[in-house]
Amino acid sequence: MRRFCSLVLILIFSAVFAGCGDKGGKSDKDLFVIGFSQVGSESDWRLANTRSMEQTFTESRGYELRMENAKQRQDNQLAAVRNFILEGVDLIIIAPTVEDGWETVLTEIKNAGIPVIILDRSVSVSNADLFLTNFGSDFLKQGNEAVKWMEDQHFDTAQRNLRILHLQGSYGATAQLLRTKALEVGVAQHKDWEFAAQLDGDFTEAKGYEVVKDYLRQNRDFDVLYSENDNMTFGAMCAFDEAGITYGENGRVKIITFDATKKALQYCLDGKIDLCVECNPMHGPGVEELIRKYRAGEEIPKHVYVDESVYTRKDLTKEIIEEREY
Ligand code: GZL
Repeated sequence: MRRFCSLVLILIFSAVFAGCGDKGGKSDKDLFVIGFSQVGSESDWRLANTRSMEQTFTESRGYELRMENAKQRQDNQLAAVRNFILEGVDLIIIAPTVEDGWETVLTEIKNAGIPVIILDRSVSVSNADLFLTNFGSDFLKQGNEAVKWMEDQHFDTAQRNLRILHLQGSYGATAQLLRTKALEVGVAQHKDWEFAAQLDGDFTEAKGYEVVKDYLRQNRDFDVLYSENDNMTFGAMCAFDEAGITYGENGRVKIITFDATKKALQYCLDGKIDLCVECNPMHGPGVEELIRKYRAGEEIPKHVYVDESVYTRKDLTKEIIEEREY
C-alpha cells in the first residue's frame, strides 16, 4: 500500500510540475546555468548593468544566462527566483529591488542547494550565510562624497540657510537608503543647511520630471538639487527649463547627480550639472571572476565593492566621455 501511495505522489508531482519552467535545470550543452533576477529597465544605469551581464555570461564562455526583468516589482522577483529553483539552475543572481522581504525565498534557495549572489543593491537578512556575496557599490560612500563637495563649495548662508531639493530613488532600495542617509546626516551636521523638500522620483526620468514639475507649481525657493540618479536629474532639468529656473555652473541652482552615465557627464562638461557621483554598472566581469573562484573552491569575500569616482567639469574632456563604456 505504501509503495502504491508513493507512486501516486510521484505521478501527481510530475504532472503538476511538468508544465512549470519550460527549461530543465541542466543545460543540454553542459553550460553553467545562471538564473538572474534583474530589477527592471528603469534607468540608463540599469540598461548598462544588464548589457554588462549579457556580454559576460555568453554561451561561448560556457554559460546559459536566464534573465528575468522584474519591472521594479519584488513580487515578480520572488516568482522568478522560485521558478529558477524548480528549473534546478546552477547559480542564482538577484539584483534586489528593495532590501526587505528576502529571508524566506533565500532560505528556500539554500534548502535547494543553489548558491546565490546578491548584485548591486543589498538584502536585509538575519543570516549572511543565505548568500555567497554582495557585489556592488558603496552607496554611503557615494552620498558622503556628494556631501563633502557641498561643504567644499562654502555656499553663502549669511542671509539664509542653504535649501536642498532632495530627489529620492525607489524607496527601500539600498541606493536610495544610503544616498539619503548620507545627505540627512549632512543636513543634521550643518545648522545652516535645510531640506526644501524630499520627493520620490523612483529612479525614473518620467517620475523625476512629474514630481519636480508639480513641486515647482508652488515652490521655487531652493539652491541645490541632490538627485539620486541621472534619469531623475534629466527629468528635473526638463521641469527647470519649463519653469525658467537656471542651473549648473552659471545657474541659480547647483545640481548633484548619481550614476555618472555618459549623458550626465556631457551635461557636466557643458556646465549644466555640477557634480556627477559615479556608480559603476559594469558588474559582469567582476561577478564572473567570483563565480570562477567559487567553482574552484576558493573563499570569496561577503562584500565586493566596485571602483568608482566623482566628476566635475574640470575633470572631464570630450575624449574621456567618449571612451567610457556607459
Ligand atoms: C545603483 C542602482 C540604482 C542606480 C539607478 O547601484 O541600484 O538603480 O543608481 C538604478 O540608476 O535605477
